[in-house]
Amino acid sequence: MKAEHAVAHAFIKEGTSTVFGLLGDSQLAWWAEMAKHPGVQIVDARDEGAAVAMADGWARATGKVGVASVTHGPGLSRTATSLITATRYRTPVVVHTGATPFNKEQALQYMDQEKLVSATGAGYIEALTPDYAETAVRDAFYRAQVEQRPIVLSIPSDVQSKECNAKGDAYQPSSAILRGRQRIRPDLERLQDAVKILEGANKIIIMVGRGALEPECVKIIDRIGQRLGALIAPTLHAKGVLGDSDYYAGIAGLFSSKAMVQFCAEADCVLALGTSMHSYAVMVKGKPLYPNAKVVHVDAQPHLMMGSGKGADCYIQGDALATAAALDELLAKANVKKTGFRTAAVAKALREAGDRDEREIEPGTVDPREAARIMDDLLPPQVGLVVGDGHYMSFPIMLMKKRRGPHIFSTAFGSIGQGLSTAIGATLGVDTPLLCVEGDGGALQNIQELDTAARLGIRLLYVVFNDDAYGAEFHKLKTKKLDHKLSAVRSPDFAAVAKGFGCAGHTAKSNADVESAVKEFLAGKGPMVLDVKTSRNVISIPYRRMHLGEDV
Ligand SMILES: Cc1ncc(C[n+]2csc(CCOP(=O)(O)OP(=O)(O)O)c2C)c(N)n1
Ligand SMILES: [Mg+2]
Repeated sequence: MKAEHAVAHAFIKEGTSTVFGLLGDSQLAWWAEMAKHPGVQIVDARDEGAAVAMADGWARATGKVGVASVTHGPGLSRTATSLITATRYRTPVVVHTGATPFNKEQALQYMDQEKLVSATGAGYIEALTPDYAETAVRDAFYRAQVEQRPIVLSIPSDVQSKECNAKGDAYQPSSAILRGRQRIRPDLERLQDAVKILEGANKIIIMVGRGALEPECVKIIDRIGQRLGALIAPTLHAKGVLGDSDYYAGIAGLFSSKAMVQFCAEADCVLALGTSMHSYAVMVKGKPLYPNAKVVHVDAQPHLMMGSGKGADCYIQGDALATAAALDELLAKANVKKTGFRTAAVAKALREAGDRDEREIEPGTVDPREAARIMDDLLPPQVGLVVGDGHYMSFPIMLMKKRRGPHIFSTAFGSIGQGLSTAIGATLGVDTPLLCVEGDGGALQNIQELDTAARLGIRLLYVVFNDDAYGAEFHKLKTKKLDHKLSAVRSPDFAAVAKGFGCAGHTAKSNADVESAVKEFLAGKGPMVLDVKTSRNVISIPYRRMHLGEDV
C-alpha cells in the first residue's frame, strides 16, 4: 500500500467524518482517497485559517477531534492565528498537511514548518519514513486528545507516494489506547481544608468554569450553592449555567455587572470549580475582583496559578464532578447551612442590575443592547451562540442571558475575524441552528466563508454589529484624544454581499427590523446575514470601566 493511502485509511479508522480544508499539492492523493468514503464529508473552505477555525468550532461543538487539511508552505502559514486560538482553547484538532521535497530548501513553497507550528503552541509530527506514516496518524490523534491542542501532521511529498508496511485493517486507532478520561479523585486532606474554609466563611461565591459543566456536576453545584448561601458566577465559557437561579450573578470578571463587582468585593470566600481562574475572570481594571476572599480552587490540572498571580488558599487537583460530589457529602455531614448571600435584597439587586445608561441613538441605527435583548428573547435556547472579538462582543455576552448550547467564543487569542469560520464548523457539528455575532471589521476578515455557509446550506444566523468602524479603536482613540476618525472605515452593504454569496441578507436600522429578520430566519432554511447598523454612542460596560475609568 502507498503511504498516502495508508494515511487516509488511518484517518477513517480514527473516525474522521468531516474534513475542513483547501486543496494543494500536498493533499491530492489523500484527499481523493478520503472523498471515496461515504461517511466522510469534505468541506471546502475558502481559506486555510478558516478551515482550521471550522475544525476548532466543530470539535468544540461535538466534543470530538476536529480534522483539517491544508497544503504545505503557504497553506500552512495561513493557519497560524487559528492554530493559536485552538491551542488557547485546548481544542483537539489534527491538521493534515505535507512538506516540500527533502533537502530542497530552494523549493518555491519551502518553509521551516516546525518552527512556525511551534510558535503557535500546537504540536508538530512529521513522518520521515513511509513505514511510520500510518502510525503517525494514530500518534497525532492520540496527542491531540491527551495534550488537548492541535497537532499538525505532515506527510512529506517524498514519503507520500512510497510503498509502506501498512497495518491496513489491523490498524489500531488511538481510541484502542485511550480508554476515556479518568476522573482524578481529590485528596482527602485538601478536601477537609476546603471544608474548614467554607465553614468559616459567610459570603461565598461559586465560580463555575468550562470543566464543571457536566449536568450531574451542575446539579451538585446547585445543591452546594443552596447549602452555602452562595452566589453562582460562571466564567465566560460557562455563561448562563444555573441562570434560572435568583442567585445567578452573571459572568465573573470583565463582564460582571456593577452589582456583581460589589458583591465580589464583599465575598470572604470563592469556591472555583473547573476553571483556570484567568485574569479576565479574577481581575477588573487591574485590581483583584475578590480582594477579601479566601480561594478554594478545584481543577484537574496539577496546580494553576490564578490570573492575579496568586495561588489559591486551598488548591485541590481533581475532576470537578468528583470533587464537587465529595465536598457536597462532607458539607452535608458537617451540617453546614448558611444564608450567606441568599437574601431577598441580594436577589433584587441582581435582578435590577444592568446597563441603564441613556444614550442618544443616531437615526437609522440600533442600540446594540436592544439588538442583543431582542435576539435573546426571540431565539430559543437550543439556538447556540458564537461570539468573536471586538468592542461589540460585550453586548451579546452580557445581555443575551439564556444558557445556549453550544456557547462558543473565539476570543482567547484576542484576534478579530475568527467568529464566522468557527461558527460554520460548530453549526455543522450540531443539529440545531446557531447565531454568530461579529463586528463589521472582524466580518470582513473572513467574509469569503459566507460562500462555504451558502454551499452547505447551514442554519446559521450571522449578525454583524456594524458601527462602520473598528469600534474598539474608535473608542480607545477618542479616550486618548487622538483622531478617532482614523478608525471609521466604511463597510460594504453586507446584505448585498450575503446575497452575492448565496445567503439570505437583511439590513436592520431599527429594533423592528431586527425582530422581523430574526423571525424570518427562524421560519426559514439556510444561512442568513443580518447587518445591524449599530450606534457608536453606546459604549460597553467593560470599555467604560477599562478605558473611560467610569465606575459602572
Ligand atoms: C487580527 C487582529 N487585527 C487587529 C486587531 C485589533 N482590533 C481589536 S478590536 C478591533 C476592531 C474590530 O472591529 P469590529 O469587528 O468592527 O468590532 P467593533 O470593535 O467595531 O465592535 C481591532 C481592529 C485584533 N485584535 N486582531
Ligand atoms: Mg465595528
